[in-house]
Amino acid sequence: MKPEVLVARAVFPSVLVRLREHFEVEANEADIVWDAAELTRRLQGKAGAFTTGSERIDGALLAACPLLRAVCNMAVGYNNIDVGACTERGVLVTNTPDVLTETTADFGFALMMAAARRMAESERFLRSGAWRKWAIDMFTGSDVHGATLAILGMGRIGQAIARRGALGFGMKVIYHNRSRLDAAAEAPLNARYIDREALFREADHLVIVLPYSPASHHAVGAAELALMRPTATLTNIARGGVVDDAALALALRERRIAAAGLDVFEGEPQVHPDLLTLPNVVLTPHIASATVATRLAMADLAADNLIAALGCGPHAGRPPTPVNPAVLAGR
Ligand code: 8YV
Repeated sequence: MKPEVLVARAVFPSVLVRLREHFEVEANEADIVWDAAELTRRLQGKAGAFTTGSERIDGALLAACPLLRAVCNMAVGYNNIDVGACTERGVLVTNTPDVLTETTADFGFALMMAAARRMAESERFLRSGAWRKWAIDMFTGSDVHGATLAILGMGRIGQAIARRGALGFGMKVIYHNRSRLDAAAEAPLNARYIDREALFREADHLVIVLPYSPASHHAVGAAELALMRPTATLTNIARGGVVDDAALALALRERRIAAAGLDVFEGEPQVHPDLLTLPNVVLTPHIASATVATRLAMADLAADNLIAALGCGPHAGRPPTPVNPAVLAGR
């Protein structure tokens, strides 16, 4: 008898083929976002779950799914999962780091540039038929090259964005992070570690790449926005909730900062209604990792994790990217 697993959202057929070599797979090919009750019902009898950021795995769900042994998230972030509750119940959690770093950094940089150079706003203007003549100040934005790139959260993706800025665009990189990078990582980027307040004050272009946790909830709110320059931009590719979207909308409306680029939102797929009415914000639907190659690599890594976590395949018992490896030690 093969173990039973649930694939909670639609994935590439090749990934389902791989999983079916080892498991009885229930797949969600219709790609319906199940609510907690439906997800719990579908997980009955399942030893493993292939999840995305859309599925919430908490203590109540775990209590109702006692056979569950592995939750393999197709995302580097795992704030949708109560890792503590999983560890307590011996449920392994895995994520998909590294494979999305460069793609996500490309997108973060593009979003920052789009905000700084007013690309979405000017495109809407052109499409509306309002373009009648060239004008000296038409959609003048702020330079990216040579400007100060401020990064909040200097993990793998933050460093990849810093590389683009420093090495491709001659930007001065400043950053704030829980811990400072070692000198060997800072040197090639000429990156300067700076305290939190100074980061907001000195930023020409602030890019937020901080994982979400209760500690980072509204890490950027009214007080932080008040420190920023009126010419500055803010880009969030981290998670909704790291930025206070209501406070941001107000700062953008009052032109206390120049522009923003947002790929993630509090309560997404809902978007704060004020943001939708503002011209000076570029809004994208959580697509920073969305290239075909990267989504395939993420899905394959999540599948590798699930296969190994449930004791199958060449790496049985040794999933490549565990979040709570203590669970493995206890098995
Ligand atoms: C995913 C992400 O698209 O990896 C992450 O943490 O936010 C995105 O790459 C999304 O979470 C899908 O699971």
